[in-house]
Amino acid sequence: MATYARHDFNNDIISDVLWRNTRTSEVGIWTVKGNALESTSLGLVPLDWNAVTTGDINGDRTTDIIWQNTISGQINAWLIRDTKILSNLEIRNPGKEWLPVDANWFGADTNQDLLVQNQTTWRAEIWNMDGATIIQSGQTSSDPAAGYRARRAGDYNGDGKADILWQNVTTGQPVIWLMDNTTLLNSSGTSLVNPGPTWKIGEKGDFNNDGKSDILWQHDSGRIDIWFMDGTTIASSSIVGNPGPQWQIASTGLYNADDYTDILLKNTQGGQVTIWYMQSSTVLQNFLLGGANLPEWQLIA
Ligand SMILES: [Ca+2]
Ligand SMILES: [Ca+2]
Ligand SMILES: [Ca+2]
Ligand SMILES: [Ca+2]
Repeated sequence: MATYARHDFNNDIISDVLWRNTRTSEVGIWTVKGNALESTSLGLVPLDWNAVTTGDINGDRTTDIIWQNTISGQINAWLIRDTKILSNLEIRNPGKEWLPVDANWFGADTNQDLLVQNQTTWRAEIWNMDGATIIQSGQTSSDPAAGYRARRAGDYNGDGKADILWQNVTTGQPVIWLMDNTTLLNSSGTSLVNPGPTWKIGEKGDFNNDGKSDILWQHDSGRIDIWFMDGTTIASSSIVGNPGPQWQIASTGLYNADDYTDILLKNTQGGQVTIWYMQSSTVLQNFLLGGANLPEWQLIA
C-alpha cells in the first residue's frame, strides 16, 4: 500500500484538491468523502501570491503548500496539518526569475525537496528541505540546454530518488534525467519520441503501480495518453481516451484507496470537475464531483 499520496492535506493517504477562487482570492481544500465533497477554507490570500507547488517538506506525510510572490519573488511555505495551516514560514527570496517547479524526495531524508529553475538562464537547483529551512541547496551537476523547462520531478526508474522531466518549450521534446540528489546519473538525451508541441505534459503519477513514475500527456484535441516509463525509456504507451478539448487535466493523485494514480479533470467552459478512477490506462469510473462547478474555482493541485 502507498504510504504517501500527493496533495494529501489530512494524512489519510487519499489525495485532496487545493483550489482557489480567483474572484474572491479564497483558498481552500476539498476532501473527497465517498460521493460528497467536504470543503475547508484556508482563508483569503492576496492574488500576487501563487501557490506554485505542493510537497511534504517537513516529512510528516501531510502535504505542504509552497507560495511565491509574483512581484518580489519571495518563496514561503504553509505547513499543513489536518487541512489547517500549522505555520506560515518564509523560505528564501532567490529573485522572481527562479520558480519552484515541483517537490519530491531528491535527498536521502524523509522530507521532500524542491526543484527550482531560473526561467532566464534555465539553470536548475535542488533545495534540500527540512520544513521551511533549506539544509542544502545546489545547482544540478549539469545545466539543461537552453529552452528546456523542468516540468516534473518523478521517480522514473523506481530507485526512491526523484528524477527530472524536462520539455523543450519550442519543439516539445521531452528529456529525462535520472538523478541522485543534484547529481545527473543518466540522461535520455533526445532518445525519447518527440510528440510535438501540440502535446502537453499533463502530470506525473504511477498509473500501472510498478513503482516508476509515468508521463501523462494531453493533446490540444483533448486526447489523453500515458507513457509507462522504465528509467529513460518508454516501456509502453496507451491511449486513455478523449473527453474533448474543453476537459483539461487539472491534477493527478490517489483519489481512492488503490495504488493506481487517478486523474482530476476540469471543464474549462462549464467549470465541472471530475475524477477518472484509473487502473493503468483503463478508466474504471468517471466520477463527477457535485457542488464543484464554479468556473472561477481554479484547481491548483
Ligand atoms: Ca487526504
Ligand atoms: Ca508536511
Ligand atoms: Ca529515480
Ligand atoms: Ca509506472
